[in-house]
Order: sequence, then structure tokens, then C-alpha cells
Amino acid sequence: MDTTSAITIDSFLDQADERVLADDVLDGLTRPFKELPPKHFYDARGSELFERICELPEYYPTRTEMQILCERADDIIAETGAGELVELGSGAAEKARVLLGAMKRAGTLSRYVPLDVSEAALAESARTLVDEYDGLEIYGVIGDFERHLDGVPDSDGGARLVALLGGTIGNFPPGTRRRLLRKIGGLLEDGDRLLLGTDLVKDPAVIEAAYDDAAGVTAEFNRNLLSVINRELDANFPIEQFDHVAFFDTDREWIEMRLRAREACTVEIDGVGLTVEFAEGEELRTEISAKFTRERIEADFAAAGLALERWYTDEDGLFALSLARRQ
Ligand code: SAH
Ligand code: AVI
Repeated sequence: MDTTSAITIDSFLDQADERVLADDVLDGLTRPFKELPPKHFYDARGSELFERICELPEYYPTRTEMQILCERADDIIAETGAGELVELGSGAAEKARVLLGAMKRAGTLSRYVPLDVSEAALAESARTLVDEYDGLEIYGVIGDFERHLDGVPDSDGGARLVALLGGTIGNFPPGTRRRLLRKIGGLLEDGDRLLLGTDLVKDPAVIEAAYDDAAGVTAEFNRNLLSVINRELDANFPIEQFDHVAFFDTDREWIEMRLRAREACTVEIDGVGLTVEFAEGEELRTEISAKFTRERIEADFAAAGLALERWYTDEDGLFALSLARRQ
């Protein structure tokens, strides 16, 4: 554990966790349809590329969620009385800044608990925030929110807000999503609230443009997954031979990102002793990003033992923030 003045950072990622990438690769690349979980995008370069995605004109979720938060943060803090913010998948913590500002104005601000797999993003954001908010205590958790929610410290006594923003919940398929929401609900005591950001169903062309931008940043972000595997598992993916693919599945109402092999190739992944064949045109699924309706969110909450209390959206109905409590 690393403690400097107001910042404590606790890491739950150790050597056993290096095996997680190895196991996911071994598992995902030997399936009949190749697939890898999106959490492996976020090494230091992947986190930087995600920050660039957030600035793209086509990628509406970040600026829309930010706009809703800026308009509603004071209401959310007045409604919840929260003084502690626990943020899962905190990234650069830009949105936390808005909520912490509202807590400061309300006179409740006490502690920020970011949790992220990306050590680089977490350490950098903690340094910036502690300089900005006098007296703020930061307890950072480097870990995987699917496995390390136990690493979140007990509440500091006041009401707390647990946030999962950016639409990250949409990166999980329905069953995993509900299990994760149930586990997150376990962090809530009476009076605590969950703040969940979700992207909403809309014109597929708008969604597809957001995941296939003209500048090619999302394509680079997608291919970065192969760089992570090459570096961490001593593999030889010919990265530039893989094309970025993004399409909206209208039945499932999610967008999929894939990487398509332009030519047949054989990849050696020495770190797991695996040889993988890709046929010409074969695709590897790297991410799903589900788009929601209010009904779907209410159903997911009910299945996870949560109840929707407040629903905040923008005037174009692009994105929503839901405030929920334990049932
Ligand atoms: N909340 C920020 C960042 C969203 S990007 C925003 O709204 O802009 C998703 C973030 O979640 C990244 O910082 C990534 O490193 C983190 N992340 C993804 N999967 C994770 C997991 N399983 N456990 C912990 N963090 C995860
Ligand atoms: C982090 N997550 C919610 C982003 C999303 O929109 O699903 C990741 C992303 N993938 C491509 N662009 C952004």
C-alpha cells in the first residue's frame, strides 16, 4: 500500500492477475468464435486513446453525460446528502470532479474512492484531484471491479454515492451485467445510492459513427488490444493486418467492435504456448457496448435487487443517468 499525505493507493493486481490476461487469451482465442474481454484495452496507451475518443466529435456519450452531470450534480448531492464518492472504472476522473465540486458546495465532501484496472490513469487523476480539493481524502483501489469490490473500504460513516459512469455497464452482456449490478448493490447501505450512466438506444448511424470515427482513433484503440497481447504474452500479431469493424446489432441493441484479419495468418502466443490460426476475413470480437431504454434499466435493477429513484437525461434523449437504491 502506498500512502502519501491525503492519497492512499491499494493495489489488488498482482502476479495472479497477469494470469487473467493469459487465461482470457487462451480461452477467448480457442473458441469457435474468437472473443476477448474489453478490460484488456486499458494499458497506459489504451487509457490515453480512450481519453482521445472522449474528445472526438462523433463520440457523443462523454460530452452528453458531462452536460447532464453539470446540470444535475447539485440536485443529485442534495437528494442523496452524499459526502463520499466511490467510482468504479474512474479513468481520468473528469466526471468525479463535477460531483466532488457539488459535494464541496453542499459542505458534505469527505472522501473519493476511485477503482480502476489502469494504474496510470488512477495515479494521475488522484494527484490532480488532491491538489484541486483542499482536505479531500483519496483512497484509490487498483483492481478489477468484477473481482475486487472487497477492496473498497467501508463507508466513512456518511452517505455515499457509488458511481459507474460512461456507459461502462454496457460493456457487459446481460447476465454478467445483472450479476455485477447485484455485487455493486452490496456496497450500498441504507441511505447510499448508485449513480449509473447508460447510453440510450438511438439511430444506429449515430452510434456506428461514434465507434468508427473519421480520424481512426477508435480503430487504434481497438488494435491496441493486440499490442497488449504482443507485449505481455510475447505474441506476434501482425497488428496492421487487422481492420477495425464496428456495427450495431439491432436485435440485441448493442454495438460490437471486432478486428478482422485482412489475410490468413498464424499467430504465435509464446506466453501461453498457443498457436492461433486466423482465416482471411475472420473476426475477433473485442467489445460489446449495449444501448439502453429506461425499461431495460429498470428490469436490470429489479433483477439485481435495486430500485430506480431518479432518471436524468439530456433533451435529445441520447444518454441517461439513473439514481438507484437497494430494494
Ligand atoms: N468513467 C470514465 C472512464 C470510462 S472508460 C468515463 O466515464 O469517462 C472505462 C474505464 O473503466 C477505464 O478507465 C478502464 O480502465 C476501466 N475498466 C474497464 N474494465 C474494468 C474492470 N473490469 N475493472 C476496473 N476497471 C475497469
Ligand atoms: C468504456 N466504454 C463505456 C466505452 C464504450 O463506449 O463502450 C469504450 C469505447 N469503446 C469504443 N469507444 C469507446
